[in-house]
Amino acid sequence: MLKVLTMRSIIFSRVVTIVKRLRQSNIVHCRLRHVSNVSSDLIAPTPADHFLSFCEEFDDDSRLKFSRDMVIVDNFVSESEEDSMMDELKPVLKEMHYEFDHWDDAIHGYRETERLKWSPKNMQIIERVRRIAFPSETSHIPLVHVLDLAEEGFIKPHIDSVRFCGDIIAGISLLSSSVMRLVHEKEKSKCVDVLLPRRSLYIMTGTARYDYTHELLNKEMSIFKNEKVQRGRRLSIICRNMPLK
Ligand SMILES: O=C(O)CCC(=O)C(=O)O
Repeated sequence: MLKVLTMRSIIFSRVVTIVKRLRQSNIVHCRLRHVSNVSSDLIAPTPADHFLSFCEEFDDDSRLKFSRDMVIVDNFVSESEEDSMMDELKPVLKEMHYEFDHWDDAIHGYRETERLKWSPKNMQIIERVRRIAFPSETSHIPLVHVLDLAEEGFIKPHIDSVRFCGDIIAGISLLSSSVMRLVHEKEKSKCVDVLLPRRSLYIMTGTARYDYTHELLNKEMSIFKNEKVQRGRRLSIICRNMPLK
């Protein structure tokens, strides 16, 4: 019981930190819906695991631990911000073909690019992600990863290499909602489905970052809590920090 209370206070303080950063960023419309016991007008009174669907292997303690390390911020970007990012990316992506051929690739049906410079409006969004997801002392990977997944595309299970990426991965989902599945690398029966709503931000760290593979389910498998998720073309804008020494 004490352990659970301690975990609750850790999650509480992590969420309060994120809420503070959101407030500093003037994102009044953002809602952190995945933690229920924090009363704030920024946080809707929805259950702790609103965006997380745990399999039976999870006890209360491990649910709490996991919820701390996989945070979903709903409505992180507005519709006009989504349009603005798409307007900037469309001409770049149009020049590229979706890759479908390599069956052994980690990703099927995708095209991707990395972007350093953004329009001032879009740069503000990137900076907002960095302010909210990363502690101030973090060294960012300056290039932002843009991954365009075709409607039929999917990402196979993997853990991002520690050689190329630090302890925090933060991604905005554009154009479509989707389901990300995380499976414990050693205990394969321990898995969590995460709903990534269109225009939300996810922040993956700690146990979710290092101990679980993550994959993005294909259109047919995109079911969350027994409800079909309409998976179309999905674009993610992913910020990472530098590998840890
Ligand atoms: O598209 C995403 O949000 C995740 C991408 C991913 O898994 C990766 O680039 O390693």
